[in-house]
Amino acid sequence: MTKRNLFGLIGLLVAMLAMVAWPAWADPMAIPTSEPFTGRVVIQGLEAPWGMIWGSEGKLWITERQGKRVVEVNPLDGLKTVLLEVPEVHSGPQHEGLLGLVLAPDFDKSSLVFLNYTYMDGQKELHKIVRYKYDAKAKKLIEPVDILAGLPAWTDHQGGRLAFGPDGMLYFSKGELGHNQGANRCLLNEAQRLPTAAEVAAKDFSAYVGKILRLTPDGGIPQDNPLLNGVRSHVFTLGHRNPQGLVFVGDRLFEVEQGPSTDDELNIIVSGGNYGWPLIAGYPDDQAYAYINWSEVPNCDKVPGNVYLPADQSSIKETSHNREDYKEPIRTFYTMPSTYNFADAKFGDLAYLGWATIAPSSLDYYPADGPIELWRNSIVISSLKNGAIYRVPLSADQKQAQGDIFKYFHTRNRYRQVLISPDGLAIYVICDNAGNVIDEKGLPSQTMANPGDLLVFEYKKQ
Ligand SMILES: [Ca+2]
Ligand SMILES: [Ca+2]
Repeated sequence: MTKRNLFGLIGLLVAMLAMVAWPAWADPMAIPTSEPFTGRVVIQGLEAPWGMIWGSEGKLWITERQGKRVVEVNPLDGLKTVLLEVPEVHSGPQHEGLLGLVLAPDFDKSSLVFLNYTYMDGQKELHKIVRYKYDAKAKKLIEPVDILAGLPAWTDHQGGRLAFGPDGMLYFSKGELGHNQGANRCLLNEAQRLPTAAEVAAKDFSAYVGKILRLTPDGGIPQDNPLLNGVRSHVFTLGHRNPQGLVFVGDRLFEVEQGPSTDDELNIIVSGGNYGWPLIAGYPDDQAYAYINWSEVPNCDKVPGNVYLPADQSSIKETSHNREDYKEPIRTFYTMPSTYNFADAKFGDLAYLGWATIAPSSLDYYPADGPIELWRNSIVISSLKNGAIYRVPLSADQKQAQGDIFKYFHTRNRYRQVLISPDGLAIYVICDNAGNVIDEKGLPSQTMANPGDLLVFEYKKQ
């Protein structure tokens, strides 16, 4: 056992103790659990791991956002092999770099793998989806083909998750680049803007921000994509903020996205749906959020303020948008009242750590016939700012979330992605190298317990 292995175990034990006295300000609806899991470190020190899938022959394939690599890890012994290095990747401190990956549904025959990353075209930062072929003999990803390049990119809210549907189409989550908030406050948020026919013809993808895209495996526009404003494009749904989780359960596509100071969302994605952002956060209930279009505020960059709370009459109430195509989330994390204290002094400059959001970074599905009885038919979600996994049971018809939310494996780490093992007995988690997180005592921390590590939480049958 390495030193870090031990640290991982201690972290888990501390997390379990902390569950008893969880502070009231966080997770107002999540129930801590103490099921028989043990945690250990599989491999240490990846360079900003971001995407993780089950690759070939029972191995994990992991992208390194800043390392610009795809690595294979044997989950049994932690043996690591580099499958691919992509020098063209343009990385940054938080959102840019080599992001999600997915195998083709016919991978066993075609050996095709898809991944996405940000890159520079001259002075312009862009985002692309690239297809590779896996050479099993050489253990390398080879023959890259850009299937969709020239997508918008920025330093914030990139999205970046890929998933194949049972319809054989490739789904891709694209964030809204963080426009209209923070340092990007004066840039127009275009999550509601749809591409025009002229833009589609010119391959101008600037309106693809804040959208879920649906592509043919060669990057084309599927003929049955929705007509939106009379135009068919790669756009499948609109009105997303920072969607970082996509998973199919049967033919139903589940998605998680990060909300502003309230209302992270679990959504079911349906063709042509408008998921509301930035007009609506969570439900159209006028609680703790109203849209202010900062790009229209004169001298925007000199006006103090933020996007999170209704500041004055220039904000637009959620209930004023009467949109027929609006889709509500099936669950939020969490919907807070306008009276909630969003500036708790305890968190100093990191006030957002005190908000009742979880910063969801991925999701996976625990099957209805899995060996852990309590977990059956649940969505599991990784949290960045709370360093935990959240389990959301689904209804039998899988059309809605049902009952309580359960919280697991809290350590002083930002969980970037969660992935369930094929046998349903192990929960794998990759961790950010740096950032802000709530520690096991409920206090803000910038020191990660397991920077860049791959952890596993194994269920002990009783
Ligand atoms: Ca929404
Ligand atoms: Ca709302």
